[in-house]
Amino acid sequence: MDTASKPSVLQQFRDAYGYPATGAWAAPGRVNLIGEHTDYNGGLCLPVALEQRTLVAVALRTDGVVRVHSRQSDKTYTGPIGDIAAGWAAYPTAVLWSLARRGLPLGGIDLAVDSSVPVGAGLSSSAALTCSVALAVNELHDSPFTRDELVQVCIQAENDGVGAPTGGMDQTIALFARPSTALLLDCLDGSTEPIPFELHGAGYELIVIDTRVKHSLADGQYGLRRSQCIDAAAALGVGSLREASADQAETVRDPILRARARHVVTEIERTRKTAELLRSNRFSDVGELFDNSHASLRDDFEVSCEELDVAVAAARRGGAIGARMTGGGFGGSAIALVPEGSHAEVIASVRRDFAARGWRAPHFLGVVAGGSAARL
Ligand code: GAF
Repeated sequence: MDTASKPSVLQQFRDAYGYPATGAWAAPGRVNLIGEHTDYNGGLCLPVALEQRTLVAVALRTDGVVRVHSRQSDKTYTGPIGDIAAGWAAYPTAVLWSLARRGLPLGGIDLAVDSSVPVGAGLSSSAALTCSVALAVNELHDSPFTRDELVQVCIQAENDGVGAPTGGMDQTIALFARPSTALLLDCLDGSTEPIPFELHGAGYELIVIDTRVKHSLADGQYGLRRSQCIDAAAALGVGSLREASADQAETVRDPILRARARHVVTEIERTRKTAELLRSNRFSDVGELFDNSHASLRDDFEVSCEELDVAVAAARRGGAIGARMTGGGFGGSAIALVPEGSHAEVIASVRRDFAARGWRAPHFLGVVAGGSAARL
């Protein structure tokens, strides 16, 4: 259930600061249907926005002070404009820093943040936060930046401000999503194509299984995969792995780099095929591509973990027609494509397998493809 709402974030602002906000904005979390670890290789990915979103209530100040109140932590960060905070307030303050670097004259700001996007679940809570703040601040300054530019602002905030070396998928879907639609994102030229994603009519449901095992993109593994992909591309003499064929990938001498390259080139192809299937409403054939994507992320890219593998296997045994980890990996969430009406069996199967291992019970979300960041 979405507990974060416009009235509640406006009230939160008033309670925290003693005066009313100028307005409230929201940006969604996302699940990536397929195309994992392809965005920073100039590849294809296919995310959808979630209904779960991050809300910010905002008012501008003129005294150079930034305050950020978080409902989830019930804490307020206070600092001078231009500083990047440590901890949870790093994301919004890094957005302000990135906007200021592009010449936006910022005199100070009060922010209240509330979110229904699970944190650390691989559902892009960080892009939901950066994009909601970026859009709000931009609109309060009469929108000098386009949404494409705001994507770059948020990528810079995460990469250079926070030190999380993400690609651009999460920021793009947060700012360009459309309801009932997946976005085929071509990271070579940044172009996007809306792909119909009408699960209900097609007789399927998509479930997110949040393993509740936390990962951090800044912990080194994500960055290591990025640099291995650059090395693999260099070994092949191409600018990015997007330019390599499946046969070429097999010629990389180093076995680890070869496996990384194999994942990327085959994943791009699976993403292309999934988009094709969705365009013609052939959901039943998507399951196999999900399964192959998971195997590739587990065996060749080595970003899965035991909890994700168990979740995927249990979902399949419970009746899902395909399942895979989604997002950066090392914990976080898996998705399962399930015939309509059979999610209870799939959920029971996953719960059973987690309980049998003595693991904390996972959380489950039903996916409804939502819209992009907006003023409420
Ligand atoms: C994380 C990153 F933020 C994305 O840019 C993307 O690379 C993803 O991991 C893996 O597909 O969500």
